[in-house]
Amino acid sequence: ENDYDIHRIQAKWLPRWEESKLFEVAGVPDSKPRKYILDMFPYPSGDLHMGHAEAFAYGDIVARYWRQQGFNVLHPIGWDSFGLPAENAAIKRGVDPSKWTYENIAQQKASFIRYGVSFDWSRELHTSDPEYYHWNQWLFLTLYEKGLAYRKASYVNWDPVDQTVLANEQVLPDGTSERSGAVVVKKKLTQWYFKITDYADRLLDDLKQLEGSWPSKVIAMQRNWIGRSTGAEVEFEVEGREAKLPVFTTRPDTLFGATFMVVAPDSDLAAELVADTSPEVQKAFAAYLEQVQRSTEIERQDASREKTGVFLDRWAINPVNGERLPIWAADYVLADYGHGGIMAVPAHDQRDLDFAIRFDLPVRVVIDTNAPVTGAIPVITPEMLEAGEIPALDPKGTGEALHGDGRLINSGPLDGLSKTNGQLRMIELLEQKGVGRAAKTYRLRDWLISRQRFWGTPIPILHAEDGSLHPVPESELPLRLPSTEGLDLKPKGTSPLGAATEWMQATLPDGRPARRDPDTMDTFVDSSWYFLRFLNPNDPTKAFDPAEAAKWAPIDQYVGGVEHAILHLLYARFITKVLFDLGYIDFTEPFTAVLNQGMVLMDGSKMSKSKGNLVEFADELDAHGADALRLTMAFAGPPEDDIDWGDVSPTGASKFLARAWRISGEVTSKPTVAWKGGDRALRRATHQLLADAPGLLEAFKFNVVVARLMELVNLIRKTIDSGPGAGDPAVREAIEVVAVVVSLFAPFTAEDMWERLGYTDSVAFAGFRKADPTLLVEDQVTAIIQVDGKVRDRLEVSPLIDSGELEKLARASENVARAIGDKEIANVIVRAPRVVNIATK
Ligand code: ANZ
Repeated sequence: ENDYDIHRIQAKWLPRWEESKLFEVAGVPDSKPRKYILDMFPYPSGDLHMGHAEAFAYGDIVARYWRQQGFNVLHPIGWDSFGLPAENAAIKRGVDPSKWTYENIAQQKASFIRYGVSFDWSRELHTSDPEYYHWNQWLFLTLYEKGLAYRKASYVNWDPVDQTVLANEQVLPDGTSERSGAVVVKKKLTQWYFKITDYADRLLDDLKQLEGSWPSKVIAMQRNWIGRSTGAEVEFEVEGREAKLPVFTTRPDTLFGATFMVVAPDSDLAAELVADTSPEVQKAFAAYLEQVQRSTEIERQDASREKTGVFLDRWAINPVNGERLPIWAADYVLADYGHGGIMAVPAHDQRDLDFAIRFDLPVRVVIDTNAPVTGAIPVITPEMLEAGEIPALDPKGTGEALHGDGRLINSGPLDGLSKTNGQLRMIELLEQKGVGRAAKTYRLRDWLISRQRFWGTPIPILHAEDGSLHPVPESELPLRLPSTEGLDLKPKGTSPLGAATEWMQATLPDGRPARRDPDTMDTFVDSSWYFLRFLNPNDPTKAFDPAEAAKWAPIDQYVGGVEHAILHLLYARFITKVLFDLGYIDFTEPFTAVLNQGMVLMDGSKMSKSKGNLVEFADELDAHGADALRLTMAFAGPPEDDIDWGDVSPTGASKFLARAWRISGEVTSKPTVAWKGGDRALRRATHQLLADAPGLLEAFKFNVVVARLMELVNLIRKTIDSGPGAGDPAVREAIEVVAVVVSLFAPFTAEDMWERLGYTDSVAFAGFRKADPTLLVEDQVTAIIQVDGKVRDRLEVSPLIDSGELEKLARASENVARAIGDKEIANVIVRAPRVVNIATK
């Protein structure tokens, strides 16, 4: 009882907090201002790990801070409990995915409670509950109705290990699956997509609103992922073909330099063009296509790889000069970018030049990159070229495409224009002739949401025998997953649901028989709107309540890993905009501010079982208690930085907490004390912390606040031991402030301190006191007195001294008088309270 024992303190407060439902927002008066603070919800695969301990410590600091500032804080928690890890683990152990999932949830929940995170537990949700995924199905049908959910056949990323498709976002830059690590291959399948590309411009343009409150790196990643290019669309006639061949180009100014065309070998366009050619060409093409399909996207985009391709024996006509251009198929052109075909301008595009050199195709320079774009165009004579004064424009000879600006040449009516003006003029020309127009293209693809796995939301669509599609009537939602009994979940390339014979059979509203859709939804659908479900998680009649959304959303602070910088944040932004357009919500961005915590490392590297350097959260919690762990996370440095667990000291954190806790038991003055008297130096330090803490905390400088707390506790100790003693009112004032600020980092210790200080309410709502500005001023400052630029005296003066008074004191100084001597004073500049400058003639 008499000394600090965090385990005893935790055991004392946990049941009390639970019983008092301390952090449920429902009971808080509506008149209070609101904050919605959210951590990215966890995946229930095993117990919490040190990464959770870090992220949730930060989120909780923010939540607790705003409560202390008088806000009604919504800080909910749930589980992202559908998905592959759960399913794979379940297959491995031969148990139902739901059993495995909900056992893990129970374990994580217990850990969160032990960790003292201030969640509103009444709002807990699990995305794998039918009560939740009901509304994924509603969302799907809402998008379907608006034409934003559609089915199409295309080449998709196929993970041969997990035997399911992956979104582009789930394929790592090296072409492997983010989940299984397998090399992803292309497979042609009919799948469901959400039309996120309709929102590309808004997803890009609205990033501006987030500048300053989102990590700039995340904004840049989103921008690149959407990847908007501006340029033109040009339509080429194809000999012997009705339809035109459109291409997207960022360089319409170079159209006179096009010398051949290239289409993606795996595009419908290539297949169609080759269909009318000779058997030899078709054979060569088929062989080439096979070779291409064995390579990964990454290999295809590797610019250093030698160019490959086949001539299709077809010809296009350049719409501006009527030239015949041979059409090739080559894998450096991608089927799903732009129109899947390009006009090749080898003089000014390196990939085209490499191809032209490899297959000996003509190259025509159309921009004189030696000609400056300002001033007169110099006349280049053959003599000048011969004398080597002007480097020759010979990309085919040098192997280097000409990228620079200059004057257009060999371009008929465009000759003499700069690159930019040439682009504008060419677009005008194309529009006049009706063969092209200004256009934009995006890297962003539509969001592929079908998954051939069991543990996800069933897609609420019925397939009639005639192939027509019909939404499952809303009255039949939620469409629940069937029992796993007798169902083989092992990945085999088709959905396990397809084998649930009885479940698959359905009837259309008009009585015709139909089959259910056997696929489930990507779990990123679940997390694209879950923050709205927290507002009324138990409402069986609707996904979320627009009135509650108007009150609480958007999220004021979102905390989570940078691994979600693209996928999750982009999808949530997209769905938010859709719901805004449908009139359900009144905001267009879901997360006003985002904080990405760094990683918890061990000896400089990522922790993992295989490396044998795994620090288990539960072990640390047993050893040090929740508060020391949380304080260590806060004290380790800026939250965005990585923490090396080998470099930090939870023991040191414990020692600090023990010192603060002991002081709370030594104070002898009563809680009713009016904050007037007491040791002035201690009061000043206390109020300085009160003045600085809000700004520091709002800038996430948690470590600085902890350091300041440590200083203040040292000063209190000194004031008790070798100053006015524990009865001094300044000691009580100081330790109360310590308890309130410590409550953000170490809630158990703070709660116990508060009780020892004589209070019966929770410290979590005690409130930050206002700093008294009169206490912040220093008692004395040093004024420097200079004569002709030399320091002649230093005077201790009041910080509130006025200029006249300070000048009088300066002139009265003996040293100053001696320095002036009998010289005449020319000028006196006084900057009270710090400087007096006297200049003599
Ligand atoms: C002619 C040209 C001339 C081009 C020139 C560039 C330079 P970004 O900026 O990435 O959007 N392109 C168009 N569709 C393509 C596809 N499906 N696969 C591969 N390349 C494709 O790049 C746009 C440029 O990439 C386009 O402009 C086109 O080549 C090529 F001096 O057209 B350009």
